Amino acid sequence: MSRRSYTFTHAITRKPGSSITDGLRAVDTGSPSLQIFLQHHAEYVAALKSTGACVTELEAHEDFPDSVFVEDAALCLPEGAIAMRPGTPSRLGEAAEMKPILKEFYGRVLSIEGPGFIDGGDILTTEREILVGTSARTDCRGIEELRDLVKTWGYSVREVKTPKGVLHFKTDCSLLDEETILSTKRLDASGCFEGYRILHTAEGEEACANAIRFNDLVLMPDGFPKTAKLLEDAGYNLRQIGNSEAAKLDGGMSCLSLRFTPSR
Ligand code: CIR
Repeated sequence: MSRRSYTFTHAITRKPGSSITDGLRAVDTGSPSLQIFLQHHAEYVAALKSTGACVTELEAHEDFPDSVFVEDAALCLPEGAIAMRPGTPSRLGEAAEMKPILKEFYGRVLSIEGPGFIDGGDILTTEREILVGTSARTDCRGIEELRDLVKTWGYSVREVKTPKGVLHFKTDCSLLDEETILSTKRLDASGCFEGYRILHTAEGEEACANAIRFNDLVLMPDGFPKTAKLLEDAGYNLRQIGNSEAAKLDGGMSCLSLRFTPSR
């Protein structure tokens, strides 16, 4: 069944707030500048809008330093939205904050109730299945609960592994079209993409694997010329977006939006 897993009528984003300086990070590479982050974020939102999508831009939520990374709070499918259960204490409340917003678009919004955990960044929805990586934020029980919820909508969920030391499954991969995935070599080496067409990020450019296909555009972080050329040569309509400040908090292109086409 074709679900058009990269075409969307809507997106939700949230502006970064001054509390981003308290955002989580695996390695401290310096404090993010709110001013630069806001510029990059505006570029990102403009790119989404340029495809004709309707973008709901939420104001910053200072109580949640990482809430600019809205993707982790929910999974949006055409059939319904599911509030996630983020696997780190400072982000747990973000899912409840997102629920009423999703209800503006979906008749019913489900939730992962626990005891398991699952972050949206660990979920890659393709045309044929939903791949979910276990990680420091997502465990088997969270995946099991998601599997039960989406079964009735006809989705199969496949549990895979996020490489050790990588924050989220999608830190290392993105869907480019019905059959093509951009992946780091380290993730592809796990064998999780058998049957898909894979394009590898260039050597030393693993940090740009978190891209997004959004309608006719592929958005990727700027500063990765070899991978950019690879994608352009493969025929993708590429838009490179500044990501230096989000990257200091381990964020990339997918984390900054929820993308969906609600069928109500
Ligand atoms: C975190 O550690 O949760 C944030 N600093 C970064 C979240 C990035 N989100 C994503 O990859 N989906």
